[in-house]
Amino acid sequence: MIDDLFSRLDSEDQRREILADGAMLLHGCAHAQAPALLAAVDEIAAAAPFRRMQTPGALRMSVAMSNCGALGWISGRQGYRYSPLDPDSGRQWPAMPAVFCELAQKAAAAAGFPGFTPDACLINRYEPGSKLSLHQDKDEPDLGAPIVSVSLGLPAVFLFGGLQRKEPTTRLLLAHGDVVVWGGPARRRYHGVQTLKQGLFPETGNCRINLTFRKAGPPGRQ
Ligand code: MD3
Ligand code: FE
Repeated sequence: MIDDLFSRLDSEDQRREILADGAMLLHGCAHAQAPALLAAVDEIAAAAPFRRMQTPGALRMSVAMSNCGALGWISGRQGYRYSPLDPDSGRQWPAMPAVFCELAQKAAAAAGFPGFTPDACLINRYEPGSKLSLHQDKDEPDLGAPIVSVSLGLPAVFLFGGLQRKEPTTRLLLAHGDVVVWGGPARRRYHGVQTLKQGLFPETGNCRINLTFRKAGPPGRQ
């Protein structure tokens, strides 16, 4: 199965690249699944529409978000947390589609994290002008589980820093179909996304969609 998904690796422009200890970029690995992933995003957004959440400091994020899976990441005046309910509707988040789950599992396994079962998928939508400031992902109790990210649509410049905010960052272009697995020591590193530039990508409505697959439930219940 892994061979299926990664059969194009090591040919054409398909390659695996180690970015850091625990972080592996699988170039274009979701390219073939992209139409199915985007159709599923549309269905999820019909039930749980994209919204720009407030930060604890009462600022509105420029990135619009939705979620699918048992748990969804939410932000508000009270802080950040994972919730089984969409606060806008009071209902559960849409179920995680099989095409999402399988891609995340296979990518994690290919990067050395077999047995990864995401229970949360945060869906970020960037429009030209949107950005994500440097931050750490530490709202998940099980930091031993990796995060798998899938980039779709317009390319973005990703910033990858160190374990402290003040450390220098390296830039990385994340393009349509790119998948990155962030585990081990890389899991706790600061990261962000530079302001998205205008571009043409009609399949996503000239925006960028990023899926991040997470294990947000308690450790030891994989
Ligand atoms: C490195 N999203 O949702 S994906 C986020 O492109 C987030 O929307 C960005 O950062 C985006 O929290 C970046 C790549 C990514 C995701 C999680 C990480 C890189 C990471 C967690 C730890 C280290
Ligand atoms: Fe993050």
